[in-house]
Amino acid sequence: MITMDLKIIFMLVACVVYASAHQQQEPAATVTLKTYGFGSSCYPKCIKYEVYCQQDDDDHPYQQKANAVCRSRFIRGGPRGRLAVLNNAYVDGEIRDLIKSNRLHKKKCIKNHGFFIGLSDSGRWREGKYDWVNGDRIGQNDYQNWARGQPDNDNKQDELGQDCVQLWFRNGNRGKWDDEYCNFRPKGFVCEVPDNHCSTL
Ligand SMILES: [Ca+2]
Ligand SMILES: [Ca+2]
Repeated sequence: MITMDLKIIFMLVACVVYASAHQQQEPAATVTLKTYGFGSSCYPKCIKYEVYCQQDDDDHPYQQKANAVCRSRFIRGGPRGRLAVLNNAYVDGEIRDLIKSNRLHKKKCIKNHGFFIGLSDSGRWREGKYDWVNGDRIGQNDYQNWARGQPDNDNKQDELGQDCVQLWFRNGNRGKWDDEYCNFRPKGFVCEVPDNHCSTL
């Protein structure tokens, strides 16, 4: 009987440890930004941006799992979240400032030097042609903020090259963009969660 009780206790402890290790990741910092003049509406649009620290090693495939966390986020019946679309200097700068002011670019948050955002050149015939996760394609005159020498589609770790994009905090790059492997290293990531009602500011 005692042996059976010990077995049950051991199983319960193991379950609690497993559950706590796989519980929903919470954002390390957030900011809600109000913008005007996007689309056809004159009304302000609010988006809550959430920065997450580095994923677990077993969160494969890393960029897709990051987007899945973003899609699990929403505000009061609004649309689902997604990896962040940082397609203008204002929002891109605010998110870099959020990361730096909270010191999230340090090892206590990320060891692998970067945060996935919602930009990629994955897909057939799309190499070098970057699309935001909202479907917008980057044209020659659109906002871009690549680190020096990037994107380089490095293929030393994956013959398919680098098709996802991170805010890069390495080699003196303070959050400029770098193309990164989609599933080689766990990363931090940035979500955006639209707030249709815009009542949080
Ligand atoms: Ca690429
Ligand atoms: Ca690169």
